[in-house]
Amino acid sequence: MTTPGSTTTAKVRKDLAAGFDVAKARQDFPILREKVQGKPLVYFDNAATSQKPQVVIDTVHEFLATYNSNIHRGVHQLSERGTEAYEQSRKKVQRFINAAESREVIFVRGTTEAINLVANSYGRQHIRAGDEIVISAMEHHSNIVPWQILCEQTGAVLRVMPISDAGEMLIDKYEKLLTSRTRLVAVVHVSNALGTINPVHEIIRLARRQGVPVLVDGAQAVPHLKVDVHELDCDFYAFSGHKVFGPTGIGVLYGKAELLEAMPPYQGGGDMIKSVSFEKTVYNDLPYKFEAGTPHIAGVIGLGAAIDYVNGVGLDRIATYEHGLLEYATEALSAIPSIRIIGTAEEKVSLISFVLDGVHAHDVGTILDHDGVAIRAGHHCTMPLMQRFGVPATARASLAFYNTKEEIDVLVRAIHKAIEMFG
Ligand code: 7TS
Repeated sequence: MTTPGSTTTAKVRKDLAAGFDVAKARQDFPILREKVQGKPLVYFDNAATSQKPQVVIDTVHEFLATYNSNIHRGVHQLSERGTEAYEQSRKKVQRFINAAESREVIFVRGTTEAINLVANSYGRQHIRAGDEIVISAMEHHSNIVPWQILCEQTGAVLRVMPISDAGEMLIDKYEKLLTSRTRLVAVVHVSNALGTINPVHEIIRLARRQGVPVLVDGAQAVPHLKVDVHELDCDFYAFSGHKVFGPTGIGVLYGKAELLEAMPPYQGGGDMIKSVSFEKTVYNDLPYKFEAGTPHIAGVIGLGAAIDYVNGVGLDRIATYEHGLLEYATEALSAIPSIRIIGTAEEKVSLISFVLDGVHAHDVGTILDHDGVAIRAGHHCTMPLMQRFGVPATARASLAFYNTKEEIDVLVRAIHKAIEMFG
């Protein structure tokens, strides 16, 4: 790729002018120096999982190599250091999403577990037969199935907000779904299959008017946008560490303290108790009440390093740069005659889902892989959304701030190859 100072192109100069040096950012990610099929890796599967900067890799390594220990229980040096680093990460997350208190940050395995926690704990406590839960037509399975399980168990009913052909939530239809029976709204902030940035602020405001709590699935939002749970005034916010340049197996459930306080534990075991006898167990305070057993300590510490890293780059700069990538990619892909872009909302992150006439998404993925281009092909765990658009699957290129316009050119050339072979 082009590096500043060598063959600096006009495009790179523009990016630098925007205050973001992509060549420098790329140096932070060792995997971007890898070759795939003998070609430089073009990693466009960031919505599935993003790549890790060296500092995250080093931070996890340092923990495992020099102070690996269990937390919250040892009196020895290593355990104290581990506990300190673990709790520092909680504070980093708190500041990152602007939560009022660090005890509102619960470490879980990922977005999926965060939503299941709310469904199992808050849901079983508050939701009864005939009650309604509102989701949208563009939810990831992890924000559909936990609510369906809850509905099966309680006799509650799932209601689905429809979306437009562009892939935007229909807010007027949503307003009509909010009734005296609505007990919870659970919506995705940014769609993983369309890229749509949803008006969650408005969705929350309308629900709040009726006293209905709102859970936001932020899995695809936190790597691209500045998220402020205080400003959003959401009740729950879920995200995964591995999509925001941190390790897999770690994620966050943010919840308002008063809600979390009143909720029963999700899992029982060590660390989530104050005292246990066979007659009575007294549960621990927040956040520990929801963190039973030994947590993913290395993951939490690694997530803290990822957040420091993202803050260092700056989410504003990330969003500006990625917007340029989105515009460039949208224009380049739209010029391909047999392409249909699925998801053409006004507000989008740098993600493009598409189908090609007569070429199955999986074949597109395979041909692209031969050129070192990693995309995802399939239903993206959004089968009802695929049905909504009348397609079995899409090919999806999801870009991060370390991607470049030159890489988009490689993608376009590879798509032309796929059309020649299959189209
Ligand atoms: N919600 C959204 C919007 C997602 O995109 C994903 C994962 C999840 C929830 C679940 O996150 P997890 O970390 O608990 O698995 N999305 C994708 C994807 O688009 N491709 O692979 C995983």
